[in-house]
Amino acid sequence: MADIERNVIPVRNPRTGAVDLDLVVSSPGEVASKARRLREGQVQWGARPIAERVAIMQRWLGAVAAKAQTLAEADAVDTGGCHTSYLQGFITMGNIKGWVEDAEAALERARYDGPSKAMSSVEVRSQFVPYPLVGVISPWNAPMMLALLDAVPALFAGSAVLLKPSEVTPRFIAPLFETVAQVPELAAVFDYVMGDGRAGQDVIANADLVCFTGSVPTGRKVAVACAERLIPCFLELGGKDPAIVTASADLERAATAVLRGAVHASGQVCFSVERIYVDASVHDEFVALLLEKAAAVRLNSDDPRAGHIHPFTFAPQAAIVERQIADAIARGARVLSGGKVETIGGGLYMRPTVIVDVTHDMAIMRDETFGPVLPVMRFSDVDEAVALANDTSFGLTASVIAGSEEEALPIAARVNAGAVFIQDTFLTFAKNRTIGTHSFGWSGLGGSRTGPDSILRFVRRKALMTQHGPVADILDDHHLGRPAA
Ligand code: TXE
Repeated sequence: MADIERNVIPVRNPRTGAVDLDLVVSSPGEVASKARRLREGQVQWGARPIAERVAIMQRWLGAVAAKAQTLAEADAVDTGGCHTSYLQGFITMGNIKGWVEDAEAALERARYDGPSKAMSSVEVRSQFVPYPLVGVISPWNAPMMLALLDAVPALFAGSAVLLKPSEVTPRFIAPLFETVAQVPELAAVFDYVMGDGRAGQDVIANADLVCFTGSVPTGRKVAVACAERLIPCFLELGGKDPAIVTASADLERAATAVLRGAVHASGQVCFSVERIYVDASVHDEFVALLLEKAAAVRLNSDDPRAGHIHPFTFAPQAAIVERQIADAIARGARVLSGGKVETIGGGLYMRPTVIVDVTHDMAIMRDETFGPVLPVMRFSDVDEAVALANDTSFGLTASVIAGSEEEALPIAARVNAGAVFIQDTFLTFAKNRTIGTHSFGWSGLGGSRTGPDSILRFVRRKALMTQHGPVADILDDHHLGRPAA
């Protein structure tokens, strides 16, 4: 908990369990002062031609590349991560590089300059005006990637960005902003503040638009605060993603894909596989394969780089997962592997946890788990599989693994999710720069954060309209709408 007197939040190390960092909380005054500075810088930044902003962001890309290893190591301390963290620098560079390639064309595609389609004497010109200050509030999972997924396109669009990372995972901020400091034009429009929910609310109070990634309950609070100020907000919330495995599926392939989709980063990913529906005729064979593969998954407790999965990043998440497992057992489920939080060297770990005989009245099949848990349920036919998959308040992503793409596609078309992966799981990165998708249910609100057009969230589009013909005269209006004489 925050120590309000000293304005400090203790930060726990997920691998040791020890508090090894005191996070100094930004005061409301500091948040307002940074917001003012960024707004001043944004006037010139927003006025630059897009090509100039792209060139400046390209210089930043070089600074990030030079520091990729340091950034990854900071992310690894933040999350207790292993290989997942060593990807962070590369994912960050891929995000910036993608916008270097896409930003100008995406804005150009949205532009219309030409005659009005309704009145040929009127000429229309587009003018894009960036929202001056975008507030970004990000979560503790994939902390650097999710802090930048919205901040980067906002900067390309011409906005300034004030970032508030999660108080659980703040260590990546210092090295990241060392790279920003190397590009003075960028440092004038990109800054951060530290703290918990209160600092998050201070960011909302100073911003013109907010991008939030986090839990549903907090997402609601953010949306209310934005509504009170009548500013746009874009929410990326939790998920309860289903995977459907049909009788004709290659079960070896399905078990491999489902296991990775469920336990990568110890399941602490919003688009993790959290529910698995298998045709009753192959259920036992599939579960046996899943157990065999799960047994080979190693914890990274001895060496961050040696294991496959890491400790819970956020200690309370371990208790949430344990509560859901206990509830499932109490309601008749059977745990066939894992299922217990193991404290090793101070870190809280859980091995891949395969659970069978689950039903939809269990929390583990309804609430977001966010852990390395694989609850498996039978279905008797495809209609039942689709009904089970859609029996949820969420709708982020989903997976369908069948005997063929032809068999999977019509099933996928019926599942309510922003992206459905076919013959695999966990393909979100394949869509990030390709197509904008929208969540269903509680998983999100506002325009998509993926695809080249997602940059348009950060600009107001104005129309400059010239009347080249005679102006209309009120004295002639009486004929309007009357049939010609
Ligand atoms: O909590 P919170 P967490 C989901 C994931 C998980 C959750 C993790 O499924 O459920 O997010 O978020 C700040 N006003 N996704 O545990 O409370 C807080 O300081 C303003 C889905 O971090 O949601 C932190 O910076 N801000 C996603 C941030 O909100 C407030 C991808 C998130 O904290 C606040 C990743 C308040 N009242 C995780 N209270 C996706 N779908 O892409 C807290 N905060």
